[in-house]
Amino acid sequence: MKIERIELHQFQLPLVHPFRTSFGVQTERTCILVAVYSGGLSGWGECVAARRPDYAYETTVTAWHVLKDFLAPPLIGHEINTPDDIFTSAGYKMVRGHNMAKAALENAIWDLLARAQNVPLQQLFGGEKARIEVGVSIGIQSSLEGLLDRVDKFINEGYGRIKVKIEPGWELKPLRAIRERHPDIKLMADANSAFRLSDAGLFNQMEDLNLLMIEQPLAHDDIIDHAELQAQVTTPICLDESIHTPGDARLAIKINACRIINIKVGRVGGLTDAIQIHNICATADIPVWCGGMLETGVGRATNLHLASLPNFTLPSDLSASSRYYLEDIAEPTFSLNSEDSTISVPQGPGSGVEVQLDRLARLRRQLEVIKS
Ligand code: OSB
Ligand code: MG
Repeated sequence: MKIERIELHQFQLPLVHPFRTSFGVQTERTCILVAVYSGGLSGWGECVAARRPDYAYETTVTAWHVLKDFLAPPLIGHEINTPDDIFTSAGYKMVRGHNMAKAALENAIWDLLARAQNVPLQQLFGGEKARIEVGVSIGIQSSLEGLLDRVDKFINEGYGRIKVKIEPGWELKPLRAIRERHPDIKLMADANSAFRLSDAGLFNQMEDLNLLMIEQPLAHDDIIDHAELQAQVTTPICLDESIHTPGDARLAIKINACRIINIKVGRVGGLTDAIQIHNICATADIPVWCGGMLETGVGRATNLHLASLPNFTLPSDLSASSRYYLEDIAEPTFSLNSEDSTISVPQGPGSGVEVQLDRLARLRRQLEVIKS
């Protein structure tokens, strides 16, 4: 199919609850959606870049710039019949990094290709599962009581895995309190790079809490220190921010920097490399799970299809739509199957969700149309 037209849409959605991590608090999301048109069909992808370059160096402004000026124009008129054809376009050959910008456009094209074949996206890459085991990611709270209330609320809703954000001064105490109250819940911590190797003693003190894993305890760009830490603690370390490419995954596995990898499709530049990292990990017996970036329904749908691959054996950061937004941009929205803490993979053609164009027109703050 020849790509005829690409659109970039930007809008903002308030979060139902502020989300605080070790690098700051977020109360709303600025969202970019990419739409790709061909032969009367459209495919949609979401860009997960944030307003600030904290979790990653990309921002909504850099992603918009790279999409509009470098990635999208060479694709107009380009013939694409398989996902690999994307990488023969001049933009994808040239641009280094900017994975979140690349992923939004690439995932839109995967969606378009699946819609053209009238099959669910997962069928294009052999994703098999129909239900994805999920958990909830809880930001840093202002009080221990507030945290415990939130944990109780999500457990009552049926979430079977709790992840809490930690930072220096907010680690052992909150984790111990949750563990005492819920001796059997699957529990893990995400530090978003807030600690140093010299904090190894702190992670040793967590050993008796039976944590599923500790996510990204050390610097985003320091795989070696993670290997040193993993040698000193028995709790599995999971890498998030450190893994941007299949090469990063191979390096981390080779030097035992982690025992688990969190795959975020935006962080690794799109479904193609996300699938490749999944395969590398499967071969090495490293289980993976799908990370989240507070996506709208568009990105959440992509994530659910990705997580249907067999080596996604740990609960993913994919919660019900209502946990993030009052009104989503796409339908149907996602709800939790509370009996087994899963979310079902949408089964319509492509990603299985439809962007609500009236809502988009109402909320949109910026639009760019790229065509010949
Ligand atoms: O580190 O996993 C992270 C959200 C924004 C940036 C980084 C992270 C997160 C989450 C949210 O933990 C997970 C979700 O979307 O539910
Ligand atoms: Mg993380």
